[in-house]
Amino acid sequence: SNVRQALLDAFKNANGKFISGEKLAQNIGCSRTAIWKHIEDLKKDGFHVEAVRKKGYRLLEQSNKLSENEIYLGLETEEIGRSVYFFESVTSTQKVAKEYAMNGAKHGTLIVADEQTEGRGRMVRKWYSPKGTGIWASFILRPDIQIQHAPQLTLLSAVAVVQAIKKVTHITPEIKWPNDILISGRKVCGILTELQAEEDRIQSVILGIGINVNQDKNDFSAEIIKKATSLKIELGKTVNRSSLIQSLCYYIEQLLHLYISEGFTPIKSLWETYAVSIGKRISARTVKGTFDGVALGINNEGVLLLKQDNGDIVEIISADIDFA
Ligand code: BTX
Repeated sequence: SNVRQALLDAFKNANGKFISGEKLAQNIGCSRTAIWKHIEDLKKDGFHVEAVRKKGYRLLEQSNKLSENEIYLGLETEEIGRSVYFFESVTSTQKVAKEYAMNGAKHGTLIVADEQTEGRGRMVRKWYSPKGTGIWASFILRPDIQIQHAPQLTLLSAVAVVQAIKKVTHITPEIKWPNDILISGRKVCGILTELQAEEDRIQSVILGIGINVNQDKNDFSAEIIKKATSLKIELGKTVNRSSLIQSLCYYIEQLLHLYISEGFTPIKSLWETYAVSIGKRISARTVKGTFDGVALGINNEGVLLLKQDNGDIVEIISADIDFA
């Protein structure tokens, strides 16, 4: 509700200091009884609100539960994540986001789930999304760009994920073209960009981001642990998912502004600073077959340029990359 959000904003601005019930009521424009009632609700949702006679209320710390309020509190954006919908369990946040997009959800709308029962990767692959441990999120974006530039958004998102993880954990992950985020060579995050278009106009881009946050090694199957990792495994401690989502929203918004105002060039150079594949010998498995050679870089469309041993340069639009 509005009172609840105003209350969370007020606590956020108070920075852990006490605010009296009277002042809260005045600022928000409701009764002290209403304030009290909303604070009781916040407590039920896992917020630690301390009440002290003559001093008022203060918010002690963030809970570890994911919720719309948890994400909203501390969000530093204007658009991205401002409309947020949280679900305990969904089939896939991509599916939910598509429905919301079709019903007119605005740019920046964020769908987050604590668990996905049918999380999806590219093609028909599965994305393992167990309960309470990761960030399973889909953003509805409505950028005013041409369809053929949409792949650039995947690369932009990869940069946003790297920057958000770096900010929150001080670990700098690497990007493996086109959409894998790796730490020590293992996949910590996958990105799936899907388009809804009519003729040549983009209606919406559904940007799906899955980040392994608090899984332990034995939370992964023997098959997946060979190539996957989580932030907790790498860092040795639990990471607050809400903070990471907020940071992700922040960087997506910043990078989108940069992209809209200056084009793909600055995004491309940021991407290249984090990319592992560039300059290395790789093997690219595509629908047209496997190409071996040296990854030269990406072009302005976000297409990977691969130099074969005979000197020919192949443009790779979509592939799975193995390092030779
Ligand atoms: P991808 O096709 O590049 O990667 C999928 C492959 O990654 C799988 O075949 C499997 O080998 C491996 N994998 C599966 N689950 C995990 C995991 N949790 N961690 C590491 N590796 C894994 C990547 O596709 C795109 C993934 C996007 C996921 C988000 S989550 C929110 C949104 N909703 C949804 O259904 N998908 C997106």
